[in-house]
This record gives sequence, structure tokens and C-alpha cells, in this order.
Amino acid sequence: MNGFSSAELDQFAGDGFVIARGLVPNAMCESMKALARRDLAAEAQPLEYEAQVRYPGAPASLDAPGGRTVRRLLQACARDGAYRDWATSVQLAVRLHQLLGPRLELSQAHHNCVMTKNPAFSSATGWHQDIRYWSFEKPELVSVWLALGPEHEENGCLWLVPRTHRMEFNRDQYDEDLFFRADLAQNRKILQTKIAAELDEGDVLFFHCRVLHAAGQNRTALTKFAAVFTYHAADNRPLAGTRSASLPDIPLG
Ligand SMILES: O=C(O)CCC(=O)C(=O)O
Repeated sequence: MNGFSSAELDQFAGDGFVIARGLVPNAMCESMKALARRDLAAEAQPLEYEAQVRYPGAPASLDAPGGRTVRRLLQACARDGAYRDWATSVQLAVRLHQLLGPRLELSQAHHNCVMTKNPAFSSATGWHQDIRYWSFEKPELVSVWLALGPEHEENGCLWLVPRTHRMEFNRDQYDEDLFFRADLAQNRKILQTKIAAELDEGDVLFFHCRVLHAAGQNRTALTKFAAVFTYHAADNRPLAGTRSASLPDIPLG
């Protein structure tokens, strides 16, 4: 089973992310997407709605036009074996071992979802670091973003700022919701180096939990789908009593 090359490992260490192109066959992506469409049609809970996140562009309430537009199909591993099988696959574990060490766990409390970005009612996600919302002994987690279709600027792909996983920021560089303030000149300078993570179906983005990232709205006619999971070393424990510890982690082989 192929792992990352040493150049790719250097890229992850330096930039805080790396993309493995064409890792997942199109047929597998299409079947995961069909499951997601089935669950969207049935409004199969647990879900997160655009109206609940209240990001710019989201419907004002669940009763507003587009109010029941889904942003995330939550609990992907429990939702269908196809997601869990891939998220715990040897193919993925080989690469995650290279990034996080020999004993790994998948967090069911973070990401563990299919992100859906609906053209008509999608919202934009501001600049943030996932670790600001998570609680672990060490800020060392890796998320895996499997594109189930093409992702580009027009349909709201992720933007990332290389090397920010190694930077220290002050509390006043974030707003009250812990988004990184794009209105500050000091922050804008950092954000200038952002790059768009353009992906094709089957590409997988691996990114560090401290990397600054954001995403725009979907301005195309097609819903965008991505399956997203988060991992940590088995000895990097979620802090007791926090959301990070609210669900059992899944050990990887
Ligand atoms: O697709 C998006 O809007 C961004 C999602 C994201 O950055 C997150 O959930 O942490």
C-alpha cells in the first residue's frame, strides 16, 4: 500500500497540508455520494442545517426559504459502513501513520461527516483553525477531506494558508466566535499567502488542525459533497468533559 513520498511528508511538515491526488476510485466516490443524496432526500438525522451555523449567506432560520438546507450529514461512521470502512481503511491508515505515529484513533466527535454545499443556499465559512474548537492534550490532529466531486473556487472549495500551523496568534487576532479577523491589517498580511485547494473527485486533502482555512459559497448549479474525518495519536487524549471526549474514538489498525 502506497504511502506519502518524502517530498510529500516535507510538504505536510512545512505547509501543514498535502493533497493525495486520485487516491479513491471514482466508483467509490459515486456510491458515497449516492448514499449522501439518499440521506439528504430523507433528511436522515443527525444533520446540521445552514440555518443553524448562521454563517454569511445562510438562511435566517429553519422556517425561512431554504431553511432546511443541510450543511453536514453528521456521524458518517455510524451512518453507513461505506464511510466507516473508508475512514478506517488500510489505504488511509498507512498515510496517517506517517503523519501521526504508530497508534491512531478516529475522533467521532469532530468532522466525521459528509459536508454538503448546496448551490442555492450555501454559506461562506470564515478563516479559522479547527483546533480552536477542539480540546485535546496536544494540538496535533489531522483531518482528511475526501472530495466526492470536483472542488474549485466557484463551488466553494477550501482555501488554506500554508505554514500557519506553526504560527502563534494572540487572542485579539480572533473575533468572539474564534474566527481569525480578516479586517485586521496584521491578519490580512498573513492571509495574502492563501491558496485554493482545488480537488478532483477522489483527491484527498490532509490538513493539520492548526492550519488557517476558509471556504466560499457554492455559485454553481450542483451540490458539492466531501467526506471529512479527523484523527489523533492514541496517546493524545481528548480532555475529559469536553465535546472532544463526548463520543468514543475508533482505533485504526
Ligand atoms: O466547506 C466549508 O465551508 C468549510 C468547512 C470547514 O472549514 C470546517 O468545517 O472546518
